[in-house]
Amino acid sequence: MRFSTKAIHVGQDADPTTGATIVPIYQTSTYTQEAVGVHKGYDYSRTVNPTRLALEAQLASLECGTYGSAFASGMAATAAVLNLLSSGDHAIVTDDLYGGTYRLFSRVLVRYGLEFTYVDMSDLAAVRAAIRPNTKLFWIETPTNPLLKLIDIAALSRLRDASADLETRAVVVVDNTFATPYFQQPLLLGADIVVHSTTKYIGGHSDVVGGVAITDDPALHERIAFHQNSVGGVPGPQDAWLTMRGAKTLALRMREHERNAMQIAAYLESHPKVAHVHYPGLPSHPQHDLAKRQMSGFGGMLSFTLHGPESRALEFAGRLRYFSLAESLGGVESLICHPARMTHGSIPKAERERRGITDGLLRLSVGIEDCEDLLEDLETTLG
Ligand code: P1T
Repeated sequence: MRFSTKAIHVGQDADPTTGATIVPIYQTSTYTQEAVGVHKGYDYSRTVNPTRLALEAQLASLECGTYGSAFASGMAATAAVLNLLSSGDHAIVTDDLYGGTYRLFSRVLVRYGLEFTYVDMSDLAAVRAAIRPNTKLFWIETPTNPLLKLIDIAALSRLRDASADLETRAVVVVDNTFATPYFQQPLLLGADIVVHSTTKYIGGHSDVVGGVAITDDPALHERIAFHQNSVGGVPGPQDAWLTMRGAKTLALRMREHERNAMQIAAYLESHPKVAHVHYPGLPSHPQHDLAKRQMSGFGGMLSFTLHGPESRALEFAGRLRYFSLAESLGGVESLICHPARMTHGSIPKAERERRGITDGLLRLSVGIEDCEDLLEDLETTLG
């Protein structure tokens, strides 16, 4: 079965009770049992809900995985995966990543005795140097948020397999939110777990918050599902249903996002007021070759810096007509954000600057409006 057929059919057979073609929103917290312990496989909706199960099957199939666990947000999915670690364990983390993930690792999970080392993981020698005997997890985003750096998933997985320094096999986790399974399938490249903020491209319409963790390893799935039930960060059935509806058109939307992003990246790169554009689809991107190898398309996210002081970037961000000044990404409408003050504000300034998230950096989530309108908007505002 191919991508869009999976998106529209997997987990979505006609409802066994009524024949409803579309999976119903099972808005129930509990299920009536015939006798104690005698039921149809559903006992309580934190543990299991038919609408959520349909979403989990749909998203797992898109990632070419076997098992999906849906959560109330991308952060809840991330926290559940980090629950695989125990006090004293070490994780190597890409140094460019969503500010909220950094905050969870550096302000919450360190209090439970987990250790994190942030490394530019596009440099595999630096990754190797950071490995310790107690390294249990590699956490990457690729492309990264907000600098669109790439990490070679297959090479990282091989490095992990070959590492004699590890006491046990560490898991490779890929936050695939920016690329989406339409353009990149990390499990096929050797990763163990894929995480998404489904709030973004998978939901696709900026109307629902959610997350998912997907794997093809039954033992890892069992542990993630155990935490999903024990900690309880699950999505309600309405949110699961909305996310599933959005995901049906993921392929259509991603093709348009990419087409528009490619044109806008090329336009910005040629503009004299623009200092630098980060977009993996541009031949000038330092990892363009890896992007072509690892991804089947370059996605809808880009970031860039304008010449001049921060005030120019802030003024520009507030004056656009079709790019709403907002956090988040991946919806049909275009958004602009100022990472240093918005999505990555939880990273201390010195650390941000060291990582390249300067005060002049702006990030675009290119929507699927008519590209001519988006280009005119940029042209008029840049002046
Ligand atoms: O917002 P939530 O659904 O909890 O997902 C968190 C998250 C995880 N991973 C990546 C790569 C993300 O970009 C995010 C959320 N990011 C934004 C809100 C943003 O504007 O970058």
